[in-house]
Amino acid sequence: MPIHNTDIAEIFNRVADFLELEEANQFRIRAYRNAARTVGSLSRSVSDMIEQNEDLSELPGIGKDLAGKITEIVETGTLKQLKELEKRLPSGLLELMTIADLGPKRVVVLHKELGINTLEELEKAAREEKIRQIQGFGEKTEQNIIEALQRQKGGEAKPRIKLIVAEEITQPLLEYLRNVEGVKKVIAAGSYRRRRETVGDLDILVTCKESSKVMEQFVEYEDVQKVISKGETRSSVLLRSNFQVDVRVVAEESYGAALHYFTGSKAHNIAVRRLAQKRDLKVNEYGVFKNDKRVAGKSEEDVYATVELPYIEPELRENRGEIETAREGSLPELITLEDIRGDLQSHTTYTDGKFTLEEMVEAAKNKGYDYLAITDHSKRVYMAKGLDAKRLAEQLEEVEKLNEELKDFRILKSSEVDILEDGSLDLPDDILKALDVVVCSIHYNFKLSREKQTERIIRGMDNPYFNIFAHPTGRLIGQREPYDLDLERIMEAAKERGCFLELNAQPERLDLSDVHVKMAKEMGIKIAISTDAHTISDLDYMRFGIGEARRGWLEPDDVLNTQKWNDLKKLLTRT
Ligand code: DGT
Ligand code: CA
Ligand code: CA
Ligand code: ZN
Repeated sequence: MPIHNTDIAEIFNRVADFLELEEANQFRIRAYRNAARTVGSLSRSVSDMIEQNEDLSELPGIGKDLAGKITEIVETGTLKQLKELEKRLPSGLLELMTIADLGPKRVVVLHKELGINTLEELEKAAREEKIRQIQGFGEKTEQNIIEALQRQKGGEAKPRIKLIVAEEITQPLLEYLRNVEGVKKVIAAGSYRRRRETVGDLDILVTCKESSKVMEQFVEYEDVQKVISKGETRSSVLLRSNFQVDVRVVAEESYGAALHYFTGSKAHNIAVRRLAQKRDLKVNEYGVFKNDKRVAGKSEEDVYATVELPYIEPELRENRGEIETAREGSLPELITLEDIRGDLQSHTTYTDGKFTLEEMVEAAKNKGYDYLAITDHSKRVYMAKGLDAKRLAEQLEEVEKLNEELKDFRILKSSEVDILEDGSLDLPDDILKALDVVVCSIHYNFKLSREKQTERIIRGMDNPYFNIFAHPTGRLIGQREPYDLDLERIMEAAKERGCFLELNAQPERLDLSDVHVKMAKEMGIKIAISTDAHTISDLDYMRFGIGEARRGWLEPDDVLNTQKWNDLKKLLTRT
C-alpha cells in the first residue's frame, strides 16, 4: 500500500497520544499534532513530493527533524519512534483514550492506580466500583465509562429514524459545521444521502484547514448528549434524540473516494471494489490506487471512471442492478423535484384537511404548479367527515367557480374514494364520471385474506372511472405492516385496465416503496407521486416522494404528475 497523507497524520497523532500518556513536554506534543494537521490537510501527496525531491521542511510547522520522520514513514511504512513508544507503554492505553471522559491524564492515573491497560480491565474495574474510589473520578465518571463502553460494543440496537426526523436533526448540524472557521466542504453521506426511508446513523464528511477545530466545535454542539469518541480526524457523538453522528475529516485529495465509500451502500461498494480488482486497482476511502500510485480520489466521478463506469446517483447505490446497467450505459435519468407539475392528492377543510380549498390552491400555485387535485375523502371515511355525493357536488361547484378565475392553473375535480369491502366504490358512477381524476384507496378491513384483499382491489379497478390506486399497501413505516396483498397481480390488473399506482409521499408512508415502484416501472405502469397534503406545508413532502421514486429508478416520463394537464388528461381517460 502507498503511504497517504492521512496515514502519516495518523502516525504523528499516535505519537502525540503516547507522549501525552508519558506526560512529555507540551511543546513537543503540540509539534506532532501540528505536523499531523499540516500533512493531513495538504492538497498534494507527500509521497509524491518526496519522489520529486521537494524539501518538506518548507511546509508550515515541519522542521528538519519532522521532515526526516515523514521520509522515514513514506519509505518504511512505519516510524521507529512509534515502535519504541509502543514497547514502553501498553497500546491498550490508547484505546482507553477513545472512551468519552478519559483524556491522557486520567488514563495514566487509571494505569498507575489500578493497573488498567485494556478496555476489559477498565470495564471490570468500573463494575467493581473501583474507579469511583480514585481521587477526582467519582460515581458519575464511573457510570459514564460503563455507558461509553456499552455503546462502543454496539450493545444496544440503534433505533432507525424516519428520513424526515433525520432531516430535522441533520440540516442545522450541517449548517453549524459549515460555520466553523476553516471549514470548506460539509456533506452528509450514508443512508441519508441515498435518501433511504429510515436512517440508522449519520455519517458526515468535512474538508477543512484544521481538523482539530472541527472536532472541538462538533463535540461542543448544543444538541450533543454524549461524546462517544473524539479523535483528530474522526469523532462520534450521541445527540439528545439518541441519534448517533460520526464526523470524519478527510483530505481534499481523498474527498471523492471518502464520499463514495461512506455513501455506500456497503453492497454497492463491494461490487465496485470487485470491478476494481479485475483491473488491478485498489479502492478504499482514501482513493483508487494502481501499483501503490493514486490514480483517483478527488471526485466520485473520477472514482467511477477508474472502473469504467459513469457517475451513479446515490439513490441507485443499493446493488440492485445499477452497476450492470451503468456498464451498458443505460442508467435512468432520474426524476427531480423540478420535473413535478402538480399534486394529485390533497385534502381541505371539507373533510380532515386543515386549510380551505382556496388556501390549498393558493399554496400549490405558489409552488409553481400547473394543477392540484382536491381529493377529499368519500363518505365511508366518516371519521374524516367524508363527503357524500351531494356535498361533493357542492365542492365541485366551488372548484368550477374558482377555475374560472384562475389563470395558468387548474384545480382538478377529484375525490379519494374508498374501495369498499366488496370492491365497489363509495360514490355513484354518475358523480365519478364528472371528476377529472378518481383516486381510490382502502381505509377499512385491512385484515382480509390475501386472496380477498387482492380481489377487492381488482374489482375496484373494474370500475371504468378508477384512475389511481392510492397508498397501495397501507404500511406506516415502523408502525403498521402492509396489508396482505398480491401486488404483482394488482399491477397486472392495473396495466390491463389503464389504472395507475400512487407513491404516497407522506414520510411515514412512502407507499409504494422503492422496490415496488421499480417493479411497477418494469411492468410499464406510470406512478403518481402525491403528497396527500392535509396542510399547506405538507405539499413540501414531495421531496420524500421524489427520493423514493429515484430509489425506484423513476424517470420523469414514468410519472403522471410530470405531464402537462392536456397530456395527463388523455392518460386519465380509460377507453
Ligand atoms: P444506516 O446508517 O444503517 O442507515 O446505513 P448506512 O448505509 O449509512 O451505513 P453505515 O452508517 O453503517 O456506514 C456508512 C457507509 O460506510 C455504508 O453505507 C458503506 C460504508 N461502509 C460501512 N462499513 C463498510 C464495510 O464493511 N465495507 C464497505 N465496503 N463499506 C462499508
Ligand atoms: Ca449511516
Ligand atoms: Ca455510520
Ligand atoms: Zn385524509
